[in-house]
Amino acid sequence: MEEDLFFNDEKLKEEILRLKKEREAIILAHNYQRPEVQDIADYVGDSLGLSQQAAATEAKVIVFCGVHFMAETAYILSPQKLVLLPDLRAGCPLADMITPDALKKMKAKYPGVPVVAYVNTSAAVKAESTVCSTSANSVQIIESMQNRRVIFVPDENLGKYVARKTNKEIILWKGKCPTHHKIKRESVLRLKKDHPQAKFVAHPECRQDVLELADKICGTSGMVKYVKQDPSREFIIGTELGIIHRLKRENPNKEFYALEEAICPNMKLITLDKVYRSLKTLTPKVTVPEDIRLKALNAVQKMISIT
Ligand code: CIZ
Repeated sequence: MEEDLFFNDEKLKEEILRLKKEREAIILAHNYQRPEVQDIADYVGDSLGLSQQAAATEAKVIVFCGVHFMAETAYILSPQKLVLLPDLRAGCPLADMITPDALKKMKAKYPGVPVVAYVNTSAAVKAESTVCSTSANSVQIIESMQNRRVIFVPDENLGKYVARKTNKEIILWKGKCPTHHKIKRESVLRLKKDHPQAKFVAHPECRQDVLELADKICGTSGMVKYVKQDPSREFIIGTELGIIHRLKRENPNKEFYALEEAICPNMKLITLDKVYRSLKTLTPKVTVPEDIRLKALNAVQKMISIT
């Protein structure tokens, strides 16, 4: 598309807004997206919040600025809408660490044990699971299970964190979010030394030796609430650094310090230019085969009804 080359950023944003109206579309952006993508979005949030927006909107087209499993979750909840992911390469390495076949084998090893699948899983893995969970509600979901033993996939760090909070016996999968697992204790200690008044807020996908340093452990929606309500003026943010744009915008009088290693290259694949192209061509689409969608929907709806 040659003409794209002539756009400056302002013109590009205008064109996105014009096309959005023409297509009757909504733009949803994850908390980890680039600042300019967050700024053009109708709603910025975590994967569950975004999917709920996708289900509630009257828009016909959803441009999902996030990673593949999130766009799939939006489609699972709203199959009648056209769900677009501006770059199909935006995957999630954590979600890719478990396949439906591997999960089937694990279930065969532990017959009758329910499976809680973190939302960072493919639709096909959700379809093999009893219920889904997010970083915000994993403890509550696992506690709500009747069984004493529960399989939790795929994030081992989050699973261990949850295990410390419940009396359940949790059978873990050895998946890791490379972005959170990369956050080093020494980096946090260095920032704490430079900013002794700052509170450290950490995502439960971080390693345990990092979580030990935290004043608060929560998912991104929890972080947004926590930094707003807490009287502290400085925060070290232990999650993907894209969220800092939103935190600064919503709390202009507070300071936020990023862990520079916490950057997710997949989240950064979505650019304004790709959002524009996606709206213009109504591609690339994300869909899920209907039999898998219905089973995955069951696991997602069970989570929604519990929480
Ligand atoms: O569920 C999400 O959106 C992810 C991946 C992280 C979080 O804590 O919000």
